[in-house]
Amino acid sequence: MQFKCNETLPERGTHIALKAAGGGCQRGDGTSCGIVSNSATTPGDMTERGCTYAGCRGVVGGPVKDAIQLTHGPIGCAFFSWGYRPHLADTDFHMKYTFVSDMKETNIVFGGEKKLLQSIIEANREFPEAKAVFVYNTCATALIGDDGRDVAKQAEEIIGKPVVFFECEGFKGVSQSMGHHVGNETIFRQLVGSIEPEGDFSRTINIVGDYNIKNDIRTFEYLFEALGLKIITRFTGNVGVDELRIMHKAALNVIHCQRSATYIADMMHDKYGTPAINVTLWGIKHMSQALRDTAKFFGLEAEAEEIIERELAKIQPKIDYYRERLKGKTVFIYQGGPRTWHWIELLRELGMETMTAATTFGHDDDYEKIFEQISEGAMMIDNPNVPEIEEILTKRRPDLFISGNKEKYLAYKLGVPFVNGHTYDTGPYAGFIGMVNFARDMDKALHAPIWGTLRNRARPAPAAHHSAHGFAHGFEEAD
Ligand code: CFM
Repeated sequence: MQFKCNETLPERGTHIALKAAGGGCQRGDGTSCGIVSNSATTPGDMTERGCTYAGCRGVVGGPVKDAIQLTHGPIGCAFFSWGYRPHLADTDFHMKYTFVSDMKETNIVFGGEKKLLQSIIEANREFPEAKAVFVYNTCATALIGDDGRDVAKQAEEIIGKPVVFFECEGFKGVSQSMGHHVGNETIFRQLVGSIEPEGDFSRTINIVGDYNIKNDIRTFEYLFEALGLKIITRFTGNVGVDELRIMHKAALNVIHCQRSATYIADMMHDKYGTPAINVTLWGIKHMSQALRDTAKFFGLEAEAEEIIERELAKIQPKIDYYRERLKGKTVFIYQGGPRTWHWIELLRELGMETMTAATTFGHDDDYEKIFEQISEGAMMIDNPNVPEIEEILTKRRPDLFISGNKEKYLAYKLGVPFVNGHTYDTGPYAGFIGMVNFARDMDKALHAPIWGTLRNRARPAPAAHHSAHGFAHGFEEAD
């Protein structure tokens, strides 16, 4: 099975597979093994992937609310990594400001180290309340060989607070996924364990791999707290630098996004022996399981059952209402990574079926989880390009497309109901109460009156007929 748009890109066959009858895997290149993932994009392929800097600055480091977020590079790198992801916190310093060393041509010729040092000192002077300076390297400054690590060390002595240098130059790795890895390693190496607080940490957890997109934490933190647990550190939604520094004190790491943040949990396990559990905080079954697994670790099973029962009673009538309206619909989910597999079960709980599942930068373990959960006849695709997405929407005709802002207008132009799964339409979507929001947004998208209007009244634009004023007649009503 191949897409027509890929006739000139035969390599794409290895990134596409169908779940055949009997559960076998049928790959686009005719073989039967799993699809190829986390590999370099073929030249000429219109990928939607981001770079390593985007994964580090935009995803892992960027949400830290009281650090100066400083890009060492051309100003455009700072602009395009700022303000596009609603990783909210209880303050907005990290959302409001971005900093950049603003490398110009002469700096590229003569080196930018002095300018970087100046930028750090100046930013810190303007915002002395910041707890640290995070410096992100870019392609340009890496290629000219600026020693940002050394500058960070010098700056640290001058300003007297941590200056964390991320070696996340854009060209490293094949996607933003490498940036997550660099972000995890750098924060672990430079911050975690640098403060040793006293106290009893026996009933504490870290929530690892949640970024508080549109206030997701409001949907699940109170549930863990109701168990009697204290959340020490969030990695990295709504987190402060000092909380990252004491992250090693928690008794358990609860890992939500298992693409962008398992690295730090693994390193904590190796160095501090911190145990970890993998959870999904979306959907009824998964959220309940997350509470049960966390509770089991602390011997709080009875409390967990009580909380789950109480919370489900609150949402069940609403879920039943939406299930009636959503059941039987088919969905194409395309997210960056694990959200795609996190949501297959949630959609089933609402009576919907995932017929196509794709990720931008998933690894083999993500695709194994997707493949396990999709039904026979469903398709999975790695790093889909824009013409492929168009072909899926027009040929496979899902009832609903759950994706991100990059695909939103394509979906609308092709008349496919759409929900924004990355930054949420009106979110938050996690936890029990978030699932009601998610279901409501899907219902709104699917049953918006515009679809009926389009079906009944829209006409395709005629090829070459223009009115006297030069406007095409295509969208006028012909009576
Ligand atoms: Fe993890 Fe994320 Fe995701 Fe991700 Fe992202 Fe995101 Fe995502 Mo957009 S950290 S891998 S790099 S769950 S920004 S909050 S929604 S692509 S599937």
